[in-house]
Amino acid sequence: MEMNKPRLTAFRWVPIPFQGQVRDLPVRWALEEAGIAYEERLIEDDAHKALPYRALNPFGKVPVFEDTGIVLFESGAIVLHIAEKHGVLLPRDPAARARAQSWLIAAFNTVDPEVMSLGDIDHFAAQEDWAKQRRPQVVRQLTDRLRNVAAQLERHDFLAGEFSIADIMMIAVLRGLRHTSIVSEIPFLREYRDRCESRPAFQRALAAQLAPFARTASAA
Ligand SMILES: N[C@@H](CCC(=O)N[C@@H](CS)C(=O)NCC(=O)O)C(=O)O
Repeated sequence: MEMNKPRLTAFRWVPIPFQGQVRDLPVRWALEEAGIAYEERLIEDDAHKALPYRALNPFGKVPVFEDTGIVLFESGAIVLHIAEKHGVLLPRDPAARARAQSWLIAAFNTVDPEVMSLGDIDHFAAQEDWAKQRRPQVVRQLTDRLRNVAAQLERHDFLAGEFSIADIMMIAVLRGLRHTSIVSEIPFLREYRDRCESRPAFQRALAAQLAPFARTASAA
């Protein structure tokens, strides 16, 4: 039996718009779904930019996941590791499993870039002329992609049929749109988001991410 708990590195505090959408959330969620206890290491200030931390995550970002001799960065790689190591959160059937992995990568590679573009505009450049000009086109492209995701959800409750790490990552990515009504305006996507976010494991993961932010705010 394994004695050491895996360790997740996350932030002690982030600005309010990003609370509830930091990328340790999908990792916590996968661990909660799988019933795996973990330790957390919270970093503060600019410790993630310093050289020792970059040995763990070359980009100086969270999350990092340490699991008996393995050090992982990138939330997608981490949830894949959890799914494969523990035999959870991926369909057993090889075709369905491959499909789930396509959706996992699609969350990162097809949906997230558009979500990030909009986030950059809305959080960091809202008053700039270039941002005002570009925003409608970004919203259009993003909405098109999201309609493609929603089309899949007309026939299935979850992206790969059964709930999987693809859903965990897609929802984590979609949380970058919480400051807009874009997801709520697409009925199948709204219902999917609500179905996923009402899972008790999601609620526990979200509470775990938010807890240190609240402690830090009340100590300030
Ligand atoms: N693709 C990465 C993204 C990691 C990432 O961007 N993390 C952000 C928080 S969500 C971060 O650490 N930002 C701090 C910084 O860039 O200084 C993943 O999914 O793990």
